[in-house]
Amino acid sequence: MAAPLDTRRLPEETIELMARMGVEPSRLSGGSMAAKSPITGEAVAQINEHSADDVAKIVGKAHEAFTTWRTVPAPQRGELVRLLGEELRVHKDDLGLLVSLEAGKITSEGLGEVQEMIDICDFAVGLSRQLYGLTIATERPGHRMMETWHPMGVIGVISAFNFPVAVWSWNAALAFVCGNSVVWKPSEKSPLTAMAVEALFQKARAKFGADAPENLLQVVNGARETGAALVDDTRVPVISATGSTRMGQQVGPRVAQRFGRSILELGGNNAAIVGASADLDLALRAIAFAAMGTAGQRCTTLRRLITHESVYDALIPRLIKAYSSVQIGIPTEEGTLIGPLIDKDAYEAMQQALAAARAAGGTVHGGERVLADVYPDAYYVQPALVEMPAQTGPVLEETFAPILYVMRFKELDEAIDMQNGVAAGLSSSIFTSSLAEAETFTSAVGSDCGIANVNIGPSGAEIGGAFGGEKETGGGREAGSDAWKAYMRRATNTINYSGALPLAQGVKFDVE
Ligand code: UN1
Repeated sequence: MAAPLDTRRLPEETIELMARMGVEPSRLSGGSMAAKSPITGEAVAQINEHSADDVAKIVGKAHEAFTTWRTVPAPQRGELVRLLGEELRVHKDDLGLLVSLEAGKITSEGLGEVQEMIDICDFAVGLSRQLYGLTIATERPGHRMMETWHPMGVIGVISAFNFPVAVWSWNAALAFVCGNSVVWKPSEKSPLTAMAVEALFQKARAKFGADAPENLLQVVNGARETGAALVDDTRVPVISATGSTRMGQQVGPRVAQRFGRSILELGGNNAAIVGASADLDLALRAIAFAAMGTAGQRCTTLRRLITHESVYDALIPRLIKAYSSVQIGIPTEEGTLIGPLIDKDAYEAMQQALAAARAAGGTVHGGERVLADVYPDAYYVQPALVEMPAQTGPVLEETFAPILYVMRFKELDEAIDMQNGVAAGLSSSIFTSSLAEAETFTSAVGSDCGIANVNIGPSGAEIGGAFGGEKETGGGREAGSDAWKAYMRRATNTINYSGALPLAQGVKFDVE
């Protein structure tokens, strides 16, 4: 177990942690881009920024790397990802702590994020022997029809601060076994964890040997223009972007304009329905983690609680109590459950949403800033539970902060309409002991989200399933199931071994 962070010396802690993972200290000073820690709000490193020209050169090198990597058999490519998983196991504590330092996650969630990376590496290793295509019945005698899957090229991965490394790994582990190279543009709020992962990847690559080209993974740091250069580069056939719906609304059309493929994982406005027959003890614990965990900064965070009127009074006062007694503070300190918000903008967005909720008739419990006297540049908040008379105003928007809007319902149909009545479609849950309610919720007339759970919260998905959502969440799927297909191109092959030339659909075209 790593020692807890000493908040009086975060820049030194950063250098030491990153050096242990193989990042040269010289790369952490002198650059034009400040890397901050939300724990104190201070800059902990000054790193280099990449211009649009740099990105163009980097994409060129990535394309070159792809042209050799695609010829390495897929199970061997899996071996590289296995080695990456080994490095992550060795450096789990260090990387988990760096996630806490850079994203503000509590220790167990920082470690959990690295575990999620290890899990997807394991998954991808198995997958490297299962990149299968179908063999399909053909109407022509002496022919065979089948599909083969081939690598795409350079995969551009744009990731968000809140899962600064796991979401990259869902994309990259699959992209590598599928025979692609990767250019990674992390959030400008979380460049350090990306640099550390790149260093770990280079260790794995060195162990793999010369068949893994040098530029298989490159990280580009910077703000909007850096990302835009990647998005617009025609040598990048796939862009996988995680972030806000606003970001996706820009990225999606730009990639489509050049007929690229995009995998979008955007905002969520996730709800849970608590039915009349729900186990309230279980629901309470699940709701607390889903709504307050990660300081409300998961795309899967529970934001709307749709509670049956018959259990409202048994559940909501208990929940309000849990909200007021939860431990908030330095994320790596023993017992802390809620760390800081990422920055001042996040805090202001939260306060604006709470003001709008009050204006719409909501009763706000919590939501105040705390620890401002000790950490004036950091933004710690009491999580907020807001009792709303109806699903209106800020309830319809995703605010990336710990706000849970609570509402009542009478009939399941009404609850499902409320669950589906927002623009995003990522994750959803129902708490119920009724088989009929659970089945209805997960059926075609139930939740319209990419994830629909029963008796667990909407967050904390495992990597084995496909992850992503519908509507304004963008439609992309990452991680498990058959999400790998998005990183490959499909070829349909028809092979004639008959010596004759029968045409499909009975067409005749005989020439002498
Ligand atoms: C995200 O917030 O972008 O299901 C990803 C979850 C995590 C991943 C969240 N496994 O909450």
